[in-house]
Amino acid sequence: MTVLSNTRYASDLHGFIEFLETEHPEEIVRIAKEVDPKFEVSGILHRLEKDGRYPLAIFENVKGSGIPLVANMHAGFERLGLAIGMTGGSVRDFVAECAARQSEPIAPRIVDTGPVHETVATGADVDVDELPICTYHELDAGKYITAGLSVMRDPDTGTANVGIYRHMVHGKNLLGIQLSETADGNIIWKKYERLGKPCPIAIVIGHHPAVFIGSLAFSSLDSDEFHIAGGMLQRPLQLVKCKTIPLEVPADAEIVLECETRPGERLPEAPFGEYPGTYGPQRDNPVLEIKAITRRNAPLYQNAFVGHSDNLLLSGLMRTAFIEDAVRIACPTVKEVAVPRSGRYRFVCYIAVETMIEGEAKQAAMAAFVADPFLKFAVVVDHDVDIGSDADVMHAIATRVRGDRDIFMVPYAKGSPLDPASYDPGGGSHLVTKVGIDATRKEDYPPEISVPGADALDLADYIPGYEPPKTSI
Ligand SMILES: Cc1cc2nc3c(=O)[nH]c(=O)nc-3n(C[C@H](O)[C@H](O)[C@H](O)COP(=O)(O)O)c2cc1C
Ligand SMILES: [Mn+2]
Repeated sequence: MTVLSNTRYASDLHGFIEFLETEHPEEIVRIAKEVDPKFEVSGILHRLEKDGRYPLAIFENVKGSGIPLVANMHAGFERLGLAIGMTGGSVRDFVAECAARQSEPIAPRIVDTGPVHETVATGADVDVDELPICTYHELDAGKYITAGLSVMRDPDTGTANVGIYRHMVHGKNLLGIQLSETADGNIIWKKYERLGKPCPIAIVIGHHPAVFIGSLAFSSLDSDEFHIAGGMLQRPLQLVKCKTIPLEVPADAEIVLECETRPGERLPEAPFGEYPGTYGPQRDNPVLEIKAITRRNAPLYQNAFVGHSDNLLLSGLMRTAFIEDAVRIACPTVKEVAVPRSGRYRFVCYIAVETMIEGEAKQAAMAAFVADPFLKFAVVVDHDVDIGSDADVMHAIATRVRGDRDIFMVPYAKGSPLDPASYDPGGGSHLVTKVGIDATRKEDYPPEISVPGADALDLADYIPGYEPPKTSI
Protein backbone atom coordinates (compact mmCIF):
# COMPACT_ATOMS: atom_id res chain seq x y z
CA MET A 1 0.00 0.00 0.00
CA THR A 2 1.19 3.48 -0.80
CA VAL A 3 0.18 6.19 1.59
CA LEU A 4 0.17 9.40 -0.40
CA SER A 5 0.62 12.81 1.01
CA ASN A 6 -2.42 14.79 -0.09
CA THR A 7 -1.41 17.72 2.09
CA ARG A 8 -1.13 19.88 -1.03
CA TYR A 9 -4.89 20.24 -0.89
CA ALA A 10 -6.99 21.84 1.82
CA SER A 11 -8.41 19.25 4.21
CA ASP A 12 -11.98 20.36 3.69
CA LEU A 13 -14.73 19.52 1.21
CA HIS A 14 -13.58 22.09 -1.36
CA GLY A 15 -10.01 20.80 -1.08
CA PHE A 16 -10.99 17.15 -1.54
CA ILE A 17 -13.08 17.98 -4.63
CA GLU A 18 -10.14 19.95 -6.05
CA PHE A 19 -7.87 16.95 -5.35
CA LEU A 20 -10.23 14.61 -7.22
CA GLU A 21 -10.73 17.04 -10.09
CA THR A 22 -6.97 17.44 -10.53
CA GLU A 23 -5.74 13.91 -9.92
CA HIS A 24 -8.75 11.58 -10.27
CA PRO A 25 -11.29 13.30 -12.55
CA GLU A 26 -12.95 9.94 -13.32
CA GLU A 27 -14.28 9.99 -9.75
CA ILE A 28 -16.55 13.02 -10.33
CA VAL A 29 -19.64 13.79 -12.39
CA ARG A 30 -21.08 17.29 -12.52
CA ILE A 31 -24.76 17.63 -13.33
CA ALA A 32 -25.60 21.09 -14.68
CA LYS A 33 -29.23 20.38 -15.65
CA GLU A 34 -31.80 21.56 -13.11
CA VAL A 35 -32.92 18.71 -10.85
CA ASP A 36 -35.79 18.38 -8.40
CA PRO A 37 -34.61 17.65 -4.84
CA LYS A 38 -37.68 15.44 -4.47
CA PHE A 39 -37.01 12.02 -6.01
CA GLU A 40 -35.00 13.29 -9.02
CA VAL A 41 -31.63 13.50 -7.23
CA SER A 42 -32.21 10.12 -5.56
CA GLY A 43 -33.51 8.74 -8.87
CA ILE A 44 -30.26 9.66 -10.64
CA LEU A 45 -28.13 8.22 -7.83
CA HIS A 46 -30.22 5.05 -7.79
CA ARG A 47 -29.84 4.57 -11.56
CA LEU A 48 -26.07 5.10 -11.35
CA GLU A 49 -25.92 2.50 -8.57
CA LYS A 50 -27.94 0.04 -10.65
CA ASP A 51 -25.32 0.46 -13.38
CA GLY A 52 -22.58 -0.31 -10.83
CA ARG A 53 -21.31 3.32 -10.89
CA TYR A 54 -20.55 5.27 -7.73
CA PRO A 55 -19.11 8.66 -8.74
CA LEU A 56 -19.09 11.72 -6.54
CA ALA A 57 -22.07 13.60 -8.00
CA ILE A 58 -22.17 17.38 -7.86
CA PHE A 59 -25.63 18.78 -8.66
CA GLU A 60 -24.97 22.38 -9.64
CA ASN A 61 -28.57 23.43 -10.11
CA VAL A 62 -31.08 22.11 -7.61
CA LYS A 63 -34.58 23.54 -7.96
CA GLY A 64 -35.40 26.03 -5.20
CA SER A 65 -31.85 26.54 -3.94
CA GLY A 66 -28.84 28.58 -5.01
CA ILE A 67 -26.46 26.18 -3.26
CA PRO A 68 -24.85 23.25 -5.11
CA LEU A 69 -25.38 19.74 -3.75
CA VAL A 70 -22.52 17.26 -3.27
CA ALA A 71 -23.84 13.71 -3.22
CA ASN A 72 -22.57 10.14 -3.15
CA MET A 73 -19.24 11.05 -1.49
CA HIS A 74 -18.85 7.76 0.36
CA ALA A 75 -20.41 5.42 -2.20
CA GLY A 76 -17.21 4.07 -3.78
CA PHE A 77 -14.44 2.18 -2.06
CA GLU A 78 -11.69 3.74 -4.19
CA ARG A 79 -12.77 7.20 -3.10
CA LEU A 80 -12.78 6.25 0.57
CA GLY A 81 -9.21 5.07 0.05
CA LEU A 82 -8.32 8.38 -1.61
CA ALA A 83 -9.86 10.18 1.37
CA ILE A 84 -7.11 8.84 3.60
CA GLY A 85 -4.46 9.25 0.91
CA MET A 86 -4.40 5.64 -0.34
CA THR A 87 -4.40 4.58 -3.97
CA GLY A 88 -5.09 0.95 -4.75
CA GLY A 89 -4.96 -1.30 -1.73
CA SER A 90 -7.55 -3.78 -0.54
CA VAL A 91 -10.40 -3.34 1.90
CA ARG A 92 -8.12 -5.07 4.39
CA ASP A 93 -5.36 -2.46 3.84
CA PHE A 94 -7.87 0.35 4.16
CA VAL A 95 -9.35 -0.98 7.39
CA ALA A 96 -5.89 -1.62 8.85
CA GLU A 97 -4.79 1.92 7.98
CA CYS A 98 -7.94 3.40 9.55
CA ALA A 99 -7.44 1.29 12.69
CA ALA A 100 -3.83 2.48 12.97
CA ARG A 101 -4.88 6.13 12.62
CA GLN A 102 -7.75 5.67 15.08
CA SER A 103 -5.27 4.46 17.69
CA GLU A 104 -3.30 7.72 17.25
CA PRO A 105 -5.90 10.47 17.54
CA ILE A 106 -4.85 14.10 16.99
CA ALA A 107 -6.42 16.79 19.20
CA PRO A 108 -8.14 19.67 17.39
CA ARG A 109 -6.94 23.28 17.67
CA ILE A 110 -9.27 26.10 18.60
CA VAL A 111 -9.05 29.06 16.23
CA ASP A 112 -10.76 32.46 16.37
CA THR A 113 -12.60 32.39 13.10
CA GLY A 114 -12.93 30.53 9.82
CA PRO A 115 -14.82 30.31 6.53
CA VAL A 116 -17.86 28.72 8.20
CA HIS A 117 -18.55 32.09 9.85
CA GLU A 118 -18.47 34.14 6.62
CA THR A 119 -22.26 34.44 6.64
CA VAL A 120 -24.33 34.24 9.82
CA ALA A 121 -28.13 34.17 10.02
CA THR A 122 -29.92 34.20 13.37
CA GLY A 123 -33.47 34.57 14.68
CA ALA A 124 -36.08 35.32 12.01
CA ASP A 125 -33.41 35.14 9.28
CA VAL A 126 -32.94 31.41 9.84
CA ASP A 127 -34.39 29.50 6.88
CA VAL A 128 -33.21 25.95 6.33
CA ASP A 129 -35.29 25.77 3.14
CA GLU A 130 -32.50 27.72 1.41
CA LEU A 131 -30.52 24.48 1.37
CA PRO A 132 -30.99 21.83 -1.36
CA ILE A 133 -32.46 19.27 1.06
CA CYS A 134 -33.78 16.15 -0.66
CA THR A 135 -36.67 13.72 -0.38
CA TYR A 136 -35.34 10.27 -1.27
CA HIS A 137 -37.84 7.42 -1.23
CA GLU A 138 -41.54 7.19 -2.08
CA LEU A 139 -42.97 6.91 1.44
CA ASP A 140 -40.49 9.21 3.22
CA ALA A 141 -42.37 11.55 5.55
CA GLY A 142 -40.64 14.63 4.17
CA LYS A 143 -37.28 16.06 3.28
CA TYR A 144 -34.28 15.02 5.30
CA ILE A 145 -30.79 16.26 6.15
CA THR A 146 -28.86 12.99 6.00
CA ALA A 147 -25.16 13.84 6.26
CA GLY A 148 -24.98 16.28 9.15
CA LEU A 149 -22.19 15.58 11.61
CA SER A 150 -23.92 16.35 14.88
CA VAL A 151 -21.72 17.68 17.66
CA MET A 152 -22.97 17.39 21.24
CA ARG A 153 -21.30 17.63 24.63
CA ASP A 154 -21.70 15.24 27.56
CA PRO A 155 -22.92 17.49 30.41
CA ASP A 156 -21.19 15.28 33.01
CA THR A 157 -17.72 15.04 31.48
CA GLY A 158 -17.59 17.97 29.04
CA THR A 159 -16.41 15.60 26.30
CA ALA A 160 -17.75 16.30 22.83
CA ASN A 161 -19.35 13.58 20.71
CA VAL A 162 -19.92 13.42 16.96
CA GLY A 163 -22.26 11.21 14.93
CA ILE A 164 -24.62 11.40 11.96
CA TYR A 165 -28.29 11.39 12.87
CA ARG A 166 -30.94 12.13 10.27
CA HIS A 167 -33.03 15.28 10.54
CA MET A 168 -36.49 15.57 9.09
CA VAL A 169 -37.35 19.18 8.24
CA HIS A 170 -40.43 20.27 10.22
CA GLY A 171 -40.20 24.01 9.46
CA LYS A 172 -37.77 26.74 8.43
CA ASN A 173 -36.16 26.71 11.89
CA LEU A 174 -37.40 23.34 13.15
CA LEU A 175 -35.89 19.89 12.69
CA GLY A 176 -36.43 16.35 13.95
CA ILE A 177 -33.65 14.00 15.00
CA GLN A 178 -33.46 10.22 15.08
CA LEU A 179 -31.08 9.19 17.86
CA SER A 180 -30.93 5.39 17.90
CA GLU A 181 -30.67 3.72 21.28
CA THR A 182 -27.27 2.40 20.22
CA ALA A 183 -25.77 5.89 19.67
CA ASP A 184 -23.73 7.84 22.23
CA GLY A 185 -25.72 10.85 21.08
CA ASN A 186 -28.85 9.24 22.53
CA ILE A 187 -27.23 8.91 25.98
CA ILE A 188 -26.14 12.56 25.95
CA TRP A 189 -29.54 13.85 24.82
CA LYS A 190 -31.26 11.83 27.60
CA LYS A 191 -28.97 13.43 30.20
CA TYR A 192 -30.15 16.93 29.16
CA GLU A 193 -33.74 15.74 28.95
CA ARG A 194 -33.58 14.42 32.54
CA LEU A 195 -32.24 17.80 33.65
CA GLY A 196 -35.13 19.48 31.77
CA LYS A 197 -32.57 21.52 29.82
CA PRO A 198 -32.21 22.16 26.08
CA CYS A 199 -29.50 19.98 24.56
CA PRO A 200 -27.22 22.03 22.28
CA ILE A 201 -26.51 20.27 18.97
CA ALA A 202 -24.38 21.71 16.16
CA ILE A 203 -25.07 20.07 12.80
CA VAL A 204 -21.97 20.31 10.61
CA ILE A 205 -22.69 20.00 6.89
CA GLY A 206 -19.99 19.45 4.28
CA HIS A 207 -16.48 18.33 5.10
CA HIS A 208 -13.58 16.18 3.96
CA PRO A 209 -14.49 12.46 3.76
CA ALA A 210 -11.68 11.57 6.20
CA VAL A 211 -13.56 13.60 8.81
CA PHE A 212 -16.62 11.44 8.18
CA ILE A 213 -14.57 8.25 8.47
CA GLY A 214 -13.20 9.46 11.82
CA SER A 215 -16.53 10.71 13.10
CA LEU A 216 -18.20 7.37 12.43
CA ALA A 217 -15.48 5.30 14.09
CA PHE A 218 -16.67 2.83 16.70
CA SER A 219 -15.66 4.54 19.92
CA SER A 220 -16.94 4.90 23.45
CA LEU A 221 -18.71 7.86 25.01
CA ASP A 222 -15.48 9.09 26.59
CA SER A 223 -13.77 9.70 23.24
CA ASP A 224 -14.31 12.80 21.12
CA GLU A 225 -14.60 11.77 17.46
CA PHE A 226 -13.01 15.04 16.26
CA HIS A 227 -9.75 13.74 17.74
CA ILE A 228 -10.15 10.54 15.71
CA ALA A 229 -11.01 12.66 12.66
CA GLY A 230 -7.71 14.50 13.19
CA GLY A 231 -5.97 11.13 13.19
CA MET A 232 -7.67 10.21 9.91
CA LEU A 233 -6.66 13.54 8.33
CA GLN A 234 -3.20 13.31 9.89
CA ARG A 235 -3.49 16.92 10.98
CA PRO A 236 -5.49 18.66 13.69
CA LEU A 237 -8.98 19.85 12.88
CA GLN A 238 -9.36 23.58 13.39
CA LEU A 239 -12.42 24.34 15.48
CA VAL A 240 -14.28 27.62 16.06
CA LYS A 241 -16.79 28.41 18.79
CA CYS A 242 -20.40 28.46 17.67
CA LYS A 243 -22.17 31.84 17.73
CA THR A 244 -25.23 30.86 19.81
CA ILE A 245 -24.50 27.55 21.59
CA PRO A 246 -21.56 26.34 23.74
CA LEU A 247 -20.01 23.97 21.18
CA GLU A 248 -17.08 24.02 18.75
CA VAL A 249 -17.30 23.10 15.07
CA PRO A 250 -14.77 22.77 12.23
CA ALA A 251 -13.84 26.26 11.02
CA ASP A 252 -13.58 24.99 7.43
CA ALA A 253 -16.96 23.23 7.29
CA GLU A 254 -19.38 24.44 4.62
CA ILE A 255 -22.49 25.07 6.72
CA VAL A 256 -23.36 24.72 10.42
CA LEU A 257 -26.85 24.63 11.90
CA GLU A 258 -26.62 25.72 15.52
CA CYS A 259 -29.53 24.03 17.33
CA GLU A 260 -31.04 23.24 20.71
CA THR A 261 -33.61 20.61 21.60
CA ARG A 262 -36.91 21.73 23.09
CA PRO A 263 -37.06 19.69 26.33
CA GLY A 264 -40.03 17.34 26.56
CA GLU A 265 -41.29 18.21 23.06
CA ARG A 266 -41.78 15.48 20.43
CA LEU A 267 -43.02 15.38 16.84
CA PRO A 268 -43.86 12.34 14.72
CA GLU A 269 -40.94 11.48 12.43
CA ALA A 270 -40.61 8.95 9.57
CA PRO A 271 -41.39 6.67 7.75
CA PHE A 272 -37.92 6.98 6.27
CA GLY A 273 -36.15 4.63 3.83
CA GLU A 274 -33.50 2.98 6.00
CA TYR A 275 -30.29 1.04 5.52
CA PRO A 276 -31.84 -2.47 5.27
CA GLY A 277 -33.78 -1.29 2.19
CA THR A 278 -37.08 -1.01 4.11
CA TYR A 279 -38.82 1.92 5.79
CA GLY A 280 -38.16 2.60 9.46
CA PRO A 281 -41.35 3.00 11.53
CA GLN A 282 -42.72 6.35 12.63
CA ARG A 283 -41.65 7.53 16.09
CA ASP A 284 -42.22 10.54 18.30
CA ASN A 285 -38.79 12.11 18.15
CA PRO A 286 -37.11 15.12 19.79
CA VAL A 287 -37.49 18.55 18.20
CA LEU A 288 -34.56 20.86 17.41
CA GLU A 289 -34.86 24.60 17.07
CA ILE A 290 -32.26 26.15 14.78
CA LYS A 291 -30.77 29.19 16.53
CA ALA A 292 -28.35 30.16 13.77
CA ILE A 293 -27.17 29.08 10.34
CA THR A 294 -23.52 29.91 9.78
CA ARG A 295 -21.86 29.20 6.45
CA ARG A 296 -19.32 30.11 3.84
CA ASN A 297 -20.30 32.83 1.37
CA ALA A 298 -20.40 30.19 -1.39
CA PRO A 299 -21.01 26.93 0.43
CA LEU A 300 -21.57 23.41 -0.82
CA TYR A 301 -24.36 21.35 0.73
CA GLN A 302 -23.63 17.65 1.22
CA ASN A 303 -26.05 14.76 1.68
CA ALA A 304 -25.89 10.98 2.02
CA PHE A 305 -28.13 8.50 0.23
CA VAL A 306 -29.35 6.34 3.10
CA GLY A 307 -30.16 2.73 2.24
CA HIS A 308 -27.63 2.79 -0.60
CA SER A 309 -23.92 2.31 -1.05
CA ASP A 310 -23.19 5.89 0.08
CA ASN A 311 -24.47 5.06 3.57
CA LEU A 312 -23.81 1.33 3.76
CA LEU A 313 -20.18 1.26 2.70
CA LEU A 314 -19.08 3.97 5.12
CA SER A 315 -20.47 2.30 8.20
CA GLY A 316 -19.98 -1.26 6.98
CA LEU A 317 -16.28 -1.42 6.14
CA MET A 318 -15.17 -0.29 9.55
CA ARG A 319 -16.90 -3.27 11.11
CA THR A 320 -14.57 -5.76 9.50
CA ALA A 321 -11.59 -4.75 11.69
CA PHE A 322 -13.54 -5.35 14.89
CA ILE A 323 -14.90 -8.65 13.68
CA GLU A 324 -11.47 -9.82 12.55
CA ASP A 325 -9.90 -8.99 15.93
CA ALA A 326 -12.58 -10.95 17.79
CA VAL A 327 -12.43 -13.89 15.40
CA ARG A 328 -8.64 -14.04 15.80
CA ILE A 329 -9.05 -14.71 19.52
CA ALA A 330 -11.30 -17.70 18.78
CA CYS A 331 -9.45 -18.87 15.71
CA PRO A 332 -5.84 -17.61 15.41
CA THR A 333 -5.50 -18.78 11.82
CA VAL A 334 -8.12 -16.40 10.43
CA LYS A 335 -6.86 -15.01 7.14
CA GLU A 336 -9.51 -12.45 6.25
CA VAL A 337 -12.97 -11.21 7.10
CA ALA A 338 -15.38 -9.57 4.65
CA VAL A 339 -18.76 -7.93 5.20
CA PRO A 340 -20.22 -8.06 1.67
CA ARG A 341 -22.38 -5.58 -0.21
CA SER A 342 -24.96 -8.34 -0.80
CA GLY A 343 -25.61 -8.45 2.96
CA ARG A 344 -26.02 -4.66 2.95
CA TYR A 345 -22.58 -4.41 4.59
CA ARG A 346 -24.26 -5.31 7.87
CA PHE A 347 -25.99 -8.63 8.16
CA VAL A 348 -23.59 -11.11 6.57
CA CYS A 349 -19.96 -11.86 7.24
CA TYR A 350 -17.56 -14.16 5.43
CA ILE A 351 -14.58 -15.50 7.32
CA ALA A 352 -11.65 -17.21 5.58
CA VAL A 353 -9.46 -19.40 7.80
CA GLU A 354 -6.09 -20.90 6.99
CA THR A 355 -5.79 -24.23 8.77
CA MET A 356 -8.33 -25.75 11.04
CA ILE A 357 -8.77 -28.05 13.92
CA GLU A 358 -12.23 -29.53 14.13
CA GLY A 359 -14.85 -27.26 15.63
CA GLU A 360 -12.84 -24.10 15.14
CA ALA A 361 -15.04 -22.82 12.30
CA LYS A 362 -18.02 -22.64 14.63
CA GLN A 363 -15.90 -20.83 17.23
CA ALA A 364 -14.95 -18.30 14.55
CA ALA A 365 -18.62 -17.74 13.63
CA MET A 366 -19.59 -17.32 17.28
CA ALA A 367 -16.80 -14.82 17.82
CA ALA A 368 -18.06 -12.78 14.86
CA PHE A 369 -21.53 -12.66 16.40
CA VAL A 370 -20.05 -11.44 19.67
CA ALA A 371 -18.08 -8.70 17.91
CA ASP A 372 -20.96 -7.24 15.92
CA PRO A 373 -24.58 -7.50 17.09
CA PHE A 374 -25.96 -6.58 13.63
CA LEU A 375 -24.54 -9.75 12.03
CA LYS A 376 -27.04 -12.50 11.31
CA PHE A 377 -25.12 -14.85 9.03
CA ALA A 378 -21.50 -15.83 9.57
CA VAL A 379 -20.08 -18.11 6.88
CA VAL A 380 -16.69 -19.69 7.50
CA VAL A 381 -14.73 -20.92 4.47
CA ASP A 382 -11.25 -22.21 3.71
CA HIS A 383 -8.44 -19.74 3.04
CA ASP A 384 -8.36 -20.38 -0.72
CA VAL A 385 -11.94 -19.18 -1.19
CA ASP A 386 -12.15 -15.60 -2.50
CA ILE A 387 -14.41 -13.99 0.10
CA GLY A 388 -14.60 -10.87 -2.09
CA SER A 389 -16.83 -12.98 -4.34
CA ASP A 390 -20.35 -13.96 -3.28
CA ALA A 391 -20.33 -16.64 -5.97
CA ASP A 392 -17.22 -18.30 -4.55
CA VAL A 393 -18.68 -18.32 -1.05
CA MET A 394 -21.96 -19.75 -2.37
CA HIS A 395 -19.93 -22.43 -4.13
CA ALA A 396 -18.39 -23.40 -0.77
CA ILE A 397 -21.83 -23.47 0.87
CA ALA A 398 -23.27 -25.51 -1.98
CA THR A 399 -20.54 -28.14 -1.96
CA ARG A 400 -19.14 -28.29 1.59
CA VAL A 401 -22.07 -27.92 4.00
CA ARG A 402 -23.96 -30.74 5.68
CA GLY A 403 -26.88 -28.78 6.99
CA ASP A 404 -27.56 -30.91 10.07
CA ARG A 405 -24.05 -30.57 11.47
CA ASP A 406 -22.53 -27.53 9.82
CA ILE A 407 -25.29 -24.97 10.43
CA PHE A 408 -26.17 -23.69 13.90
CA MET A 409 -28.71 -21.14 14.99
CA VAL A 410 -29.09 -18.79 17.92
CA PRO A 411 -32.76 -17.83 18.06
CA TYR A 412 -34.00 -14.58 19.61
CA ALA A 413 -30.61 -12.93 19.86
CA LYS A 414 -29.88 -9.19 19.80
CA GLY A 415 -29.72 -7.69 16.32
CA SER A 416 -30.62 -4.40 14.65
CA PRO A 417 -33.92 -2.70 15.59
CA LEU A 418 -34.34 -1.89 11.89
CA ASP A 419 -33.88 -5.50 10.75
CA PRO A 420 -36.84 -6.35 8.51
CA ALA A 421 -36.54 -10.01 9.59
CA SER A 422 -36.74 -9.26 13.32
CA TYR A 423 -39.61 -10.78 15.31
CA ASP A 424 -41.60 -7.52 15.16
CA PRO A 425 -40.21 -5.18 12.48
CA GLY A 426 -43.16 -2.74 12.73
CA GLY A 427 -42.64 -2.41 16.48
CA GLY A 428 -38.88 -1.98 16.11
CA SER A 429 -37.95 -5.33 17.70
CA HIS A 430 -34.23 -6.06 17.72
CA LEU A 431 -34.66 -9.82 18.22
CA VAL A 432 -33.36 -11.95 15.36
CA THR A 433 -32.04 -15.44 14.74
CA LYS A 434 -28.34 -15.78 14.03
CA VAL A 435 -27.13 -18.45 11.62
CA GLY A 436 -23.56 -19.76 11.63
CA ILE A 437 -22.41 -21.85 8.68
CA ASP A 438 -19.26 -23.95 8.57
CA ALA A 439 -18.59 -24.13 4.82
CA THR A 440 -15.02 -25.41 5.14
CA ARG A 441 -13.96 -28.67 3.50
CA LYS A 442 -14.42 -31.60 5.82
CA GLU A 443 -11.87 -34.38 6.23
CA ASP A 444 -13.36 -36.74 3.66
CA TYR A 445 -13.81 -34.05 0.96
CA PRO A 446 -12.95 -35.53 -2.45
CA PRO A 447 -10.12 -34.07 -4.62
CA GLU A 448 -11.18 -31.04 -6.65
CA ILE A 449 -10.80 -30.67 -10.40
CA SER A 450 -8.01 -28.46 -11.65
CA VAL A 451 -6.06 -27.77 -14.88
CA PRO A 452 -2.27 -27.90 -14.43
CA GLY A 453 -0.52 -24.65 -15.39
CA ALA A 454 -3.71 -22.68 -16.11
CA ASP A 455 -2.94 -19.91 -13.64
CA ALA A 456 0.45 -19.24 -15.24
CA LEU A 457 -0.99 -18.65 -18.72
CA ASP A 458 -1.26 -15.10 -20.03
CA LEU A 459 -4.36 -15.03 -22.24
CA ALA A 460 -3.06 -11.96 -24.08
CA ASP A 461 -0.42 -14.27 -25.61
CA TYR A 462 -3.24 -16.18 -27.30
CA ILE A 463 -5.96 -13.56 -27.70
CA PRO A 464 -4.33 -10.23 -28.72
CA GLY A 465 -5.54 -7.29 -26.63
CA TYR A 466 -7.13 -9.55 -24.02
CA GLU A 467 -7.75 -7.73 -20.75
CA PRO A 468 -8.63 -9.46 -17.50
CA PRO A 469 -11.91 -8.33 -15.94
CA LYS A 470 -11.76 -5.60 -13.30
CA THR A 471 -12.73 -6.66 -9.82
CA SER A 472 -14.54 -4.35 -7.50
CA ILE A 473 -16.25 -4.69 -4.16
C1 LIG B 1 -25.46 8.36 6.23
C2 LIG B 1 -25.65 7.91 7.65
C3 LIG B 1 -26.85 8.14 8.31
C4 LIG B 1 -27.02 7.76 9.63
N1 LIG B 1 -28.20 8.05 10.28
C5 LIG B 1 -28.34 7.75 11.57
C6 LIG B 1 -29.53 8.12 12.29
O1 LIG B 1 -30.47 8.70 11.76
N2 LIG B 1 -29.61 7.82 13.61
C7 LIG B 1 -28.57 7.20 14.26
O2 LIG B 1 -28.70 6.98 15.48
N3 LIG B 1 -27.46 6.80 13.61
C8 LIG B 1 -27.32 7.08 12.31
N4 LIG B 1 -26.17 6.71 11.64
C9 LIG B 1 -25.13 5.97 12.37
C10 LIG B 1 -24.37 6.83 13.34
O3 LIG B 1 -23.95 8.03 12.75
C11 LIG B 1 -23.13 6.09 13.85
O4 LIG B 1 -23.55 4.94 14.52
C12 LIG B 1 -22.27 6.94 14.76
O5 LIG B 1 -21.09 6.23 15.04
C13 LIG B 1 -22.97 7.26 16.04
O6 LIG B 1 -22.09 8.01 16.86
P1 LIG B 1 -22.25 8.04 18.44
O7 LIG B 1 -22.33 6.62 18.95
O8 LIG B 1 -21.02 8.75 18.89
O9 LIG B 1 -23.51 8.78 18.76
C14 LIG B 1 -25.98 7.08 10.31
C15 LIG B 1 -24.79 6.81 9.64
C16 LIG B 1 -24.61 7.22 8.32
C17 LIG B 1 -23.31 6.92 7.65
MN1 LIG C 1 -19.36 8.69 20.20
